[in-house]
Amino acid sequence: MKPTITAFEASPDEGQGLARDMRVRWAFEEAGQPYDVRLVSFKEMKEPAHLALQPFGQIPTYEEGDLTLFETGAIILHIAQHHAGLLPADANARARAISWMFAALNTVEPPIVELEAAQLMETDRSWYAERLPIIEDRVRARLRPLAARLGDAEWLDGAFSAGDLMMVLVLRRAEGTGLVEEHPNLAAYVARGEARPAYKRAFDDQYAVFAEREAAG
Ligand code: GTB
Repeated sequence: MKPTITAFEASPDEGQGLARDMRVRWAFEEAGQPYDVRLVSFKEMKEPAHLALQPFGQIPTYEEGDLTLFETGAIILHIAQHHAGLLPADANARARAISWMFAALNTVEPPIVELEAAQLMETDRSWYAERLPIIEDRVRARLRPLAARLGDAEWLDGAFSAGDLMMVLVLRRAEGTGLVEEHPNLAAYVARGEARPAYKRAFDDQYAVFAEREAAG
């Protein structure tokens, strides 16, 4: 049965691949698996039918037969465990790749999201100018060791994995801050991720939602 995911009907990122359905789209593309997308409005996301799928009223969700999942970490792990292409076959390498998924979500993403939220919602606060460098330094404190660990390697631990997929998209959330570019190897790592044919297909499909809406006026 073909899984169905949910995505923004009108994404605030205007098709730039920053909304989190991009993670799931990319995972499906890497795994070569077809999927359907159901677009939801902000209003629908907070209504009972969607809340039954995603208790926090967010996208993306994943439905396949009688299985419903939420949280991109869980969704991508599920896809990766059922299809080749996202996790190594060797058990230890597989466990390490999963560690990188968690590192992306639990260690690197939080300060990036905090910075993004401050830049979106706090610029008019009297304390913003003082707080901004503090949050930027929290991001730097994560990017510095990440860059050191990556070094000259192509991917975080051997072949490309779901850990890289997650990390590349988390780093993309810092776009425009200049912080990733402080580490040329990290910037090149993100560019390598974006150059993957599966990434491009996922990006184009997400962009098409925005483009079709624009064309319809
Ligand atoms: N932890 C959850 C997961 O990983 O699945 C987080 C899901 C989540 O944050 N979903 C967001 C959402 O539904 C969309 S991706 N937000 C609506 C709400 O909470 O009411 C976050 C996002 C939104 C917009 C942009 N953008 O415009 O650039 C980027 C990222």
